[in-house]
Amino acid sequence: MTDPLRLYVDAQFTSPYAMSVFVALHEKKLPFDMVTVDLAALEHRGTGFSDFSLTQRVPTLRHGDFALSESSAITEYLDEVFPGTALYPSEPRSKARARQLQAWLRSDLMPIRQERATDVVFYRPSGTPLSAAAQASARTLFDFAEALLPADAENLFGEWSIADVDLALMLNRLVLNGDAVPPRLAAYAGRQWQRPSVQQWVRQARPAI
Ligand SMILES: N[C@@H](CCC(=O)N[C@@H](CS)C(=O)NCC(=O)O)C(=O)O
Repeated sequence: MTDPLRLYVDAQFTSPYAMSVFVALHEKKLPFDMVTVDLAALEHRGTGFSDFSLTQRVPTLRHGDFALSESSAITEYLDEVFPGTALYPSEPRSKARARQLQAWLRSDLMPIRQERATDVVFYRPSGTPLSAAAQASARTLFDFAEALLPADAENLFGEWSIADVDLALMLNRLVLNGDAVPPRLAAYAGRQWQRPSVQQWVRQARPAI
């Protein structure tokens, strides 16, 4: 009997990082329970959560007496510890590329992340046009994705990987808002969005905001 798994996520279910870990747990078919943290009420700063979450951020995963945050560190941990669907490619260069993509999506593209917060994906679109800076970020995103996604491919690296979900979410900030996205990339993001593990997150009951 393995140690229990508990995933801490934001109360609105809008964190793209929490979504990535949630999808990973579902892909691995691991039983886990999920606890919501009210970030607006600063629950993550209070005693309780901050006692075990070193970064005081969601997602944080508890696996028995081990607690880990930073979504890509969590998904790498899950892939090393548990069998089942692989979350990362096994070939070293593809695996490195998947990690590069994850790190880049989490650290760059700030204008898109600000002007197309994930509320536009999980709640309602924004009526404000993209700024010049966000349009420039979008072009960089499209160039990266076009270079990485082989013609007629379902996934970036042959088999599905968690990087597909992260890229699809970034593209869908634009697609689902009605912003212009190259059709091939929009179609890829749409297909990735239909994955049952992704739909489980999309269909979470969200509080009104
Ligand atoms: N790089 C982190 C980012 C995590 C993150 O930014 N989480 C946000 C929610 S989307 C959070 O907990 N914000 C609360 C705060 O920073 O005070 C990851 O990949 O897990």
